[in-house]
Amino acid sequence: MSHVSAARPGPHVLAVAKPSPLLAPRLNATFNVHALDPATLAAIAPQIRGIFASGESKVPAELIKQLPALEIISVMGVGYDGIDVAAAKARGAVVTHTPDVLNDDVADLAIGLMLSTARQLPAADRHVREGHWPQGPMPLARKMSGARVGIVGLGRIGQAIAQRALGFNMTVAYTARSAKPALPWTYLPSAAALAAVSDFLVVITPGGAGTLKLIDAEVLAALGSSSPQKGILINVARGSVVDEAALIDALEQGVIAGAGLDVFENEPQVPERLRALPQVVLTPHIGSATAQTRQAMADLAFDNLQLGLAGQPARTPVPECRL
Ligand code: 8YV
Repeated sequence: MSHVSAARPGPHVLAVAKPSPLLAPRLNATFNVHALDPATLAAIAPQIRGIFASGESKVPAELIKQLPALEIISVMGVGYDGIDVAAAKARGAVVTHTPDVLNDDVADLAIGLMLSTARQLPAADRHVREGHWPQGPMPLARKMSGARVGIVGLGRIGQAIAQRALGFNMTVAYTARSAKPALPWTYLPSAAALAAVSDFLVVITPGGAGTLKLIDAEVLAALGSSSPQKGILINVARGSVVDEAALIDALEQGVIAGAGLDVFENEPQVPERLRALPQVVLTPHIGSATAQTRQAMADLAFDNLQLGLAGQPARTPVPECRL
């Protein structure tokens, strides 16, 4: 990766995220890759034809406007809420992402966080590891099989979570922009209505302005009222979808029973108050982080970039960029 315009072959590509080691060698062998650096951007901007980004990257209109030759933004991730798609389209550039290949992993992690919070697996591990077992058993945990799961966002990953929940004999309900009559699960018109009938509320809706702080104090209060045991919140979507301050208040005040969180408002910073709570299980945005899935994502992101820069249709443009 170079910071200046170099005399290497291949189209010039701006990497706004550090490319994964699964991808970097191929990217560097095929393209003239530049790290995003405000000090050198102006010099290379006219030549940049492609952008490589991750699911967490920000590509605002201000950046896109500086790149007159931009043809494609390839996101290695399914979420593209940080990309100004309208500005890309206005520039004539396509935005691509990596859907489907990560459905299994993210759904697996959602189930893992449900089990981890309900059965207190991290605390159980510590109980053994730190030598507390001889002093006595752990407090009893909470049963997951047969409980009610409410899924916020029934897209591809939401449906994969629902399928897995059926294996645990769970009752599945969901909320989404609209009901999906072809699917057998109960639709509720709002997150609050869903939370009120859920033991586990699983958030797997896209981030962005449309879902900003969708899970607020009202939804959390409804989740707390769903049973005498109170509900548990799981977030494997984006930190922006949950009002994190309201969540911390709800956890501290015992409004809800617990939370399993893979995403946060200001990653990689996680508030100390959240980290101090024993009833939460925290993971560092690892929804798609297996070697197998990251390889598939890397391959798809590479193909999209290569096809786009060869003037061919990309494999997986985002819905707004499909012809
Ligand atoms: C990754 C993600 O964090 O797919 C997404 O939207 O958030 C993740 O899978 C990331 O984009 C990997 O590059």
